[in-house]
Amino acid sequence: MTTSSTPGRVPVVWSPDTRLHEPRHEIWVGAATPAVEVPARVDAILAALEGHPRHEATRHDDAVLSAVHDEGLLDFLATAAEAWAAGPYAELVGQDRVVPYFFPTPAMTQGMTPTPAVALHAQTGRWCYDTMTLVGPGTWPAARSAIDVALSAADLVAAGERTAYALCRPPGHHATRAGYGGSCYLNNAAVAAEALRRSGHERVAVVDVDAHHGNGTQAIFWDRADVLYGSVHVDPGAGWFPHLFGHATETGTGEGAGTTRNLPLPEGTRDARWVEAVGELADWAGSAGCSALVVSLGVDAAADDPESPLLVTADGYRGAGRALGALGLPAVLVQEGGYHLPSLGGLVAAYVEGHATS
Ligand code: SP5
Ligand code: ZN
Repeated sequence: MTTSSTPGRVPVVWSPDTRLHEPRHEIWVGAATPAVEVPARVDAILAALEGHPRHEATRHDDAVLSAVHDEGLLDFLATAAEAWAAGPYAELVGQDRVVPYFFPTPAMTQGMTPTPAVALHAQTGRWCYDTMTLVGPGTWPAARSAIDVALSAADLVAAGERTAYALCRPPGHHATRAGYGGSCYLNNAAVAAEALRRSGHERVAVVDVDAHHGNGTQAIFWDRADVLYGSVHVDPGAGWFPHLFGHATETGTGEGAGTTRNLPLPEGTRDARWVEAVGELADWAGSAGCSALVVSLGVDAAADDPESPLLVTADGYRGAGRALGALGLPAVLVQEGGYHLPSLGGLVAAYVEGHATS
C-alpha cells in the first residue's frame, strides 16, 4: 500500500476490459455515423501517461454501484446485449447493437401508468434517452470494469495517495440514476465520489471540465448536501448536448440547494476565460469545506476535438490542472470524453501534470 506520493507521479489505474466496448455507430439525426468513443482511446492515453506508475483495477462488489444506480438500469445493461442476440434482430435488421426506437416520454403516457413493454426494442427507450449510445456484447464488461477502475483509484486515495488517475472507458457523466445516454452507461465519477464519502470524507466536490455538462452527475447529487457538483461546459442554451441541463440557473434543491454550480460558456471561448472558470469552480469547492475532490476529466473542450466549440489548448488543460491541484485535496481524476486520437493523450497528460505539480 502506498502511503506517500512522489511529487508529479500519479498512479494510473486502468483495466484491459475497458477496451471491450465497441459502439461502432452513433445514430444521429436518423443517420448512422461512425462512433468516436472508440477502444483506441485507452491506448492513446496509456501511451501518453507512460512515465507514471500503472495499476490494474481490482474487482469490487456492487455495493457502491447500487447506491448510485437503479437496479433496473443495472439489470438492463447487464443483460441487454445477450437478450438482443437471442432475439430476431440479426435476421430482421442485420445488426447486433441494442438501440432504442421508442421512448415512453410523458407526452405519450400523459399521466397514465404504462405496463412495461414486452419487446426488447421497446424496453430500451425506458433506460436510454438518446440514439447515440449503443449497447454491444462488450459494453457491460467494459462499463463494469470502468467502475472497478474508478473504485480502485478511490482506494488508492483513501490509502494516502494525494492524486490517482482513473482511465475509465466508456465515460460516465451523462449517466443518471436510472438512465444512460451521451456515450455513457454507468457514472464512474459519481461512484468515485460516493466511495470517497464512504471512506470518511464528509463533503466531496465533483468538478467537471468535460466540454459537455455532466447532467447525470448533476442529477444524481441534485438534492444532496454532501456531494457538490460544479461544471464548466459549452452552453446548452446555444444548442449543445445535453440540451436540457447545464444552465447557470440550476443550483440544486432541498438539502442540495446551492450545491450545484454551472458555468456555461459560449462557443469559441478559448483558454483564458475557460481556465478562469475552472478557477472559479476550484474556489467554490475549496470554500465549501470539501475534503476530497473528483475531477470529471473530459478533454473534448480541446481545439482539435471533433465538434469542439471551446478551443482549449494543452496549456489550458495544464492551467485547469494547476487550479484544481492547488486546492491540495485528495483527488480522483476520472476520464470522461475526448475523441481526437492524436492529441487526446497529450491533453490528459497536460492536465495530470498541472494538477500533480501545483
Ligand atoms: C462523454 C461525452 O463527451 N459525451 C458526448 C456526448 C455528446 N455527443 C453529442 C454528439 C452530437 C452530434 N454527433 C454528430 C456526429 C457526426 N459525425
Ligand atoms: Zn463531452
